[in-house]
Amino acid sequence: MNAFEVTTLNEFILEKQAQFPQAEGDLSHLLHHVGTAAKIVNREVNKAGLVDILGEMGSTNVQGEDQKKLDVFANDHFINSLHSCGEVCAIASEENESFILFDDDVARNGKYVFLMDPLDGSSNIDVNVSIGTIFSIYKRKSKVGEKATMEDFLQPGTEQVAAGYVLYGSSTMLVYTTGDGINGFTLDPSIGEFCLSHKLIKNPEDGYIYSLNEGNYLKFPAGVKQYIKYCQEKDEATHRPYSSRYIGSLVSDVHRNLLKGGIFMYPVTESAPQGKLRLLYECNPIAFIIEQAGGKATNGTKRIMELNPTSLHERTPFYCGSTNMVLKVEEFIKVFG
Ligand code: P6P
Repeated sequence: MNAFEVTTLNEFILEKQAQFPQAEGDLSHLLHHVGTAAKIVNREVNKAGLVDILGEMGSTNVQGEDQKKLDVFANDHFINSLHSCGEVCAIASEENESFILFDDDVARNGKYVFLMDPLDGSSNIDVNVSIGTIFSIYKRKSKVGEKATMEDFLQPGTEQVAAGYVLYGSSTMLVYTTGDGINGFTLDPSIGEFCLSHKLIKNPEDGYIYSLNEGNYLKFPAGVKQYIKYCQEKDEATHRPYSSRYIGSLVSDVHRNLLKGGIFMYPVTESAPQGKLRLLYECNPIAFIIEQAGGKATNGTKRIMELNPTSLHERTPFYCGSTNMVLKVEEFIKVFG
């Protein structure tokens, strides 16, 4: 691709908007601000080793997890940036116990609510392993002009109008969907723009990579243990044994399996009886993306996006990736529990 063929994120957003004559540009404006905020967080992530932004804040978040300085920076920056864009009336974040209400004349007229894990996998920051931002956007249920309510956030994933992630890796990518396929944009530092690099990503329906923390093996449900053994058995016809790949950073593991084919699993364990990953701002947005690419995302028995949330930070078991792999682990769970 020569320099004249590049499509920037903002050009892409406007081209997409033009396909919907009734669109007023609010979502486009919001997505533009997400891209800008991601570039600024990326700048800080990339120099984290050089300035005093590594390490612990000495505080913990609502999950009881040690907050990293970059965690707090990313959270604060996305909140401030999305407040200033005027399209969002409130934000829910992994880092905050309740949602952040934007109670001013402009933001109260915002049509959307925004949910995010501002810097997922942050325990990997200090060891220079890829991390990510995950976001999910809904149309508010409460009346425009009034204060946002918890009902705006407790919507099933099928109601998402947009979802995406930023992967701060060997290159920085923004991958998102508004419900008509998913596209990936790679940040070109030389021009400071996210440029379309992965058009209409399709997830292979078969894959040969399985991803989960096998250190929890003894605590997994019987069906998951049986599936792991299935992955490890030799069978040339089905390309087994599969490869085990686990980075421990959700966006990185999901992105690899999205492109190459594979399954990511975070089952229930004794220490995480509901699973570890959060439904609203980790599993639902990833599920939207995976399904838009042709993959599947369930809790082992039910489609993730059809789960009805009852609280902001609720957790769920999570199985996502290549359709035939998710169907296979569901078979084992159905038979063995
Ligand atoms: P474990 C990171 O803390 C995270 O939330 C996800 O990014 C990742 O997939 C998961 O937890 C890793 O959890 O228990 O395997 O370390």
